Amino acid sequence: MDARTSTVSPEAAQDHEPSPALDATEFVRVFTNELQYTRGVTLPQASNQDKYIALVRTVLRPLIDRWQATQARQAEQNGKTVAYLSAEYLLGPQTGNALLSTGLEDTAREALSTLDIDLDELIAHEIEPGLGNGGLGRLAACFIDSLATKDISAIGYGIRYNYGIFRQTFVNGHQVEQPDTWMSHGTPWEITHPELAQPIGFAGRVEDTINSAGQPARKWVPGWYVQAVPCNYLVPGYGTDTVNTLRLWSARAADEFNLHIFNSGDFENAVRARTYAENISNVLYPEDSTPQGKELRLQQQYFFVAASIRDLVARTLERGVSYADLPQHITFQLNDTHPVVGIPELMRLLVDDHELEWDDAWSITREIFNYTCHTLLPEALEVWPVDLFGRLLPRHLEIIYRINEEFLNEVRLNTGNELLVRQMSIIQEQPFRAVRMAHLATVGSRRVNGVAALHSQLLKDNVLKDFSAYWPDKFTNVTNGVTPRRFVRLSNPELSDLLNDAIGTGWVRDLSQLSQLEPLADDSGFLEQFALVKAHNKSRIAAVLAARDGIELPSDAIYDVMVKRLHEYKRQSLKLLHVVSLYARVLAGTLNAEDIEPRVVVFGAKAAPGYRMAKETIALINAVAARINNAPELQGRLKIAFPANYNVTLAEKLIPAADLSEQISLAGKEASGTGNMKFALNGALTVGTLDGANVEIHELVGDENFFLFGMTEPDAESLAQAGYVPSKFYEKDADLKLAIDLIASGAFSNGDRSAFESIVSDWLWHDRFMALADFRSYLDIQTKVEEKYRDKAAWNRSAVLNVARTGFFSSDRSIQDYLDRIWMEK
Ligand code: OX2
Repeated sequence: MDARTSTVSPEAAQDHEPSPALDATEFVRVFTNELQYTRGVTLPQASNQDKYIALVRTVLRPLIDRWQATQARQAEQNGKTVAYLSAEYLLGPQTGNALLSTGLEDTAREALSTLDIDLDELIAHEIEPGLGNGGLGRLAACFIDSLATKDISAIGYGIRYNYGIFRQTFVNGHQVEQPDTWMSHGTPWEITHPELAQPIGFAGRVEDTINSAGQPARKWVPGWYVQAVPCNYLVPGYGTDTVNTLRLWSARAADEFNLHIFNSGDFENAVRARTYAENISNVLYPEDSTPQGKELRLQQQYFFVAASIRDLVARTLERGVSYADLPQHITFQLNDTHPVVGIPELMRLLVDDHELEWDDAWSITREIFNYTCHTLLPEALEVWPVDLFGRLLPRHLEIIYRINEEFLNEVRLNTGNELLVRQMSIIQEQPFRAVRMAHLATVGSRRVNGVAALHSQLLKDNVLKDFSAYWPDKFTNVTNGVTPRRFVRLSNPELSDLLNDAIGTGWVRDLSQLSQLEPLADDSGFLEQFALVKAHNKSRIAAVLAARDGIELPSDAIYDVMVKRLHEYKRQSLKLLHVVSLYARVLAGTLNAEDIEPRVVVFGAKAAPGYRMAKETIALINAVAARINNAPELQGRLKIAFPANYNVTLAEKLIPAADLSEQISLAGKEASGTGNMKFALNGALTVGTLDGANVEIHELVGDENFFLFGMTEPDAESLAQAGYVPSKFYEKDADLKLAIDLIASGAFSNGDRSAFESIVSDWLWHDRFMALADFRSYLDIQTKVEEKYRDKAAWNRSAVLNVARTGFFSSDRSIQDYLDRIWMEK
């Protein structure tokens, strides 16, 4: 690693948890002080809300001390800062993590109990900031945690949405979206600086001008502005003093309010401009993996990226760094294509505002940016119609055209291949003229990475094939990871205690130490304790779901869990076909219900509001659940639980309780997955295809500890080439036919055959993600799951081996890979 980033300090590797920054007496004093002077209430007057805020402010104090010291230290070191640019951060609840990092959990519990306050009740009071959709946003949250834990000078930049991911409710089994009011309890974790707002321009025109050296130049004259207000969140490392910053931008109208118009009596127009501008940071786009061609979304992207780049570049230049040296001091990591407009923005800043020569600016820009691609689905690759782009960002479009022209001239010169020139162009011509953001990102970045080994390979072979042939060294892989703090230490305290006893506490900062568990997989005493932890976690989630959703869960059953965004490629419908087929066979008398190993299938999934098939799948899952959960034949054998509004808070309770992790996407479609890692680390066995990071999980845990099924990516590709006809699979597989026919018959819709007709006909005639082709193999592997589960010792042994062998999937390791392969690579 580069000497400019400090390595993990020796003390940090100590084998104990952080020592508390306050003692209980001091805690009580600060807490009551906060109640009195920030909330203006006495203890007897205080509501839970008051107490929650006082708790947060008390915990923030030692963090703020550390934060300020970190900033001073990093400025003095004057090293390289990693700036993570992401439109999403799915943070999850903050309180538990802050208590963990400050070592204050026990102190807070003890202190508050002397005031008759239950810490857990206050923690439960928090509404999580759900400023992300799914894996991509949660990955960003894990990464900033790891950057701080590894003492890297880093800053996360994003958008402070007023409304995060919608709150999902079910009405008659159908998803209904409610606004997410995460700020209704206040935002005590946030430190806002309205006085540091920056104006961000949009639209307008570009003029010819003469720069200070008397040279002809271009100048953007925006048509309107919005203020970007920085809202800081503290990102504490674990077992270290480092506290980094997450800076989210909030939009505020440039002219607060037009008094002139207001005085003339036109009240509505007086606030219109304000509402329009502030809309920019109002809502998170509620989708995952597919773009929505909305102007507001491009506004959001430019808004946060322009504010972030200016912020960091200005602060770096202030330290006396020269333009040419910027790449030694800043690296911008582009989290998918959402922040890619940063490339022409940095060019504009350097060329137009700072008057650098184009070529100098371009070599700086290409050194500073790196791009992570998170998808393989062609429809998820963002493109912006040039007319929209040009209207909103006219100067940026000019810059993109010039970048493209020079790049294509170079390709032409080097290859003489006109077809290649067209394919690699940043501008697509068909079916409409548009900017291909993934191409812009690739041309403007120093390194491009995929998020799992298979994904990075498929990027090189398919999605960005021409680029990888042209620049083979530009491409690399960084397999995703998850933070062990939140997803083991905090979410699974019982397992954590067991691990601490067995191998010490070092694993929380160095997850590779989990390998020390390996011999314990053959220790029957340890296996028993491990099984007790799982049982405890099952009763914990059962209590949560009973209180939260009124769902009753059996205690002794296979907890078979599929939680992730609802998407056809993820194939929740394949899971459902498995369940329906068990029921259908019981009804048909070909399966004895007594022979079904008791199982509860837990789904958690939000569908993008405009994604029709996904929403219908949710309705079908709920309809099947309503029927089979009440079927006398299946009592005590099979149950579906589908709690609404799956989020990080629920994940933290659910994942530690799972026996079986469902990772069943069609091979070649899931870039990585990160839920798969969280489950394995918590001792669930995976039933999965060779897709995304499943490939690496399978390799690490070993075939006997993983339920592998389904086609490989090349299998799926050749089936598609040969012409996939799903109805053939339906015709030749009696169990599949029975299941689909049962759904088509209206059995789950009070006899209404039309209710799920579109799903049924999609299966038979389309089935883009080949659920039917993988059905038989999936059913067979589920039989193996049941067999193995009956042999408790064998199951537990495999579960322990999953924990012991998946330390690789720590986001600390991912961050180390980013350092070695991208940020600090020589
Ligand atoms: C997701 C990918 O679908 C998922 O496979 C991956 O684990 C996650 O990103 C983090 O890398 N939007 N969300 C994703 O990709 C896009 C685009």
